[in-house]
Amino acid sequence: MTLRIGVIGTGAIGQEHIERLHKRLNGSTVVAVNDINRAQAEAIAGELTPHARVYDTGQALINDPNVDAVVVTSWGPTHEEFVLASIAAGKPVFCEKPLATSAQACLNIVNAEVASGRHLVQVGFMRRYDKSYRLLKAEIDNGNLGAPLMVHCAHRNPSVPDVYAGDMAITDSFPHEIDVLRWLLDDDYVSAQVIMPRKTRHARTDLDDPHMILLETSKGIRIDVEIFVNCPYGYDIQCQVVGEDGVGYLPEPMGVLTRKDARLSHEILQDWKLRFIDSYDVELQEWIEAVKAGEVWGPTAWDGYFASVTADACVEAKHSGRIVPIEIDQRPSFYDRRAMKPAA
Ligand code: NAI
Ligand code: ISE
Repeated sequence: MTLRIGVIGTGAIGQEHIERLHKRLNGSTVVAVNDINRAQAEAIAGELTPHARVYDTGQALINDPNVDAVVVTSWGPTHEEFVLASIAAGKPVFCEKPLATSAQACLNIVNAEVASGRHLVQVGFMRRYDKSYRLLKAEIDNGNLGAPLMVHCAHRNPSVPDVYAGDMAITDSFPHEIDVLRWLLDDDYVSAQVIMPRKTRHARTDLDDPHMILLETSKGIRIDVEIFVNCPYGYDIQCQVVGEDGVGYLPEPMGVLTRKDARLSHEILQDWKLRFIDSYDVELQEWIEAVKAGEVWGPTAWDGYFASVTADACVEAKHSGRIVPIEIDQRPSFYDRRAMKPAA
């Protein structure tokens, strides 16, 4: 059976996912698209063979019986509406991060999914599928580093578009670290603090950049994450786990080392699309197979909710200058299972 997918949002990552779901991955086809930019949706639909159908609204796409599963790649503030509508229609839905833009909106999704009694929602936290993060996790899990004590991370983008504004460093970029570090350490956060270093001259006047975010976990692990989104040299994701017996480093993306012009060098990627290209493929291929098998295993709505609560605490910490406790409700037993397929 080929999974017939409808995609809401045909912008940057929407186009990337349509290409992989329709042309490269096994077992799926994109039959339907929707975007408030109808001309863009039509252009993308017209490039597919056979052409995808273009819908006037996301809701109409979700309700079409020819759509088996939904992918939401529209702007964050629209996610709640489309994920809730997919749950109401009983359809599996893969939603790009953030699951929604407020903790309450994420909780609405959690409650709706629990009430439906089926695991329908997966959040696009693709770093859990990245080979290098999986290697680092294996090193932690097999005890080689001893108990983790501290983690030092950096999330650097060469630039950001004009729509990237306000606290999006925390609410749009940082959620990747929030999720992957929770998964890596198998631990939850208890408090957050945000420190603002000297501002870079490369940032727009209305944008704070960089940020230094400090998290504490329930086991007492201390994490520092630098979010620097006008970092001229490239897209660079760093993670170093300091354990009581050793230090584990996230492997660098593979690239050829060259000796030339009196320099020893290798390329640094410029674009997030390239850094995690394989992870998106693995993530969506596993999702297609899980949907076909009847149950999704990837990052859950609860993980999306946790990320949102953490991001909210960080925004409060930034603006108040205080250390803010991260308090979360009891996880519903519905989510008491590994959020990854046991074989993964
Ligand atoms: P984008 O701005 O390039 O595309 C978003 C598209 O959604 C636009 O074409 C816009 O017209 C459409 N849209 C907005 N409201 C809509 C509505 N009500 N109905 C239908 N379409 C609507 O943004 P981008 O970069 O593709 O980001 C989309 C989402 O994906 C965001 O939540 C972002 O955080 C996430 N993302 C995730 C990445 C990852 O690494 N996992 C990477 C980039 C983005
Ligand atoms: C973007 O939305 C993403 O999700 C990218 O993976 C991330 O690196 C970037 O900072 C975000 O703005």
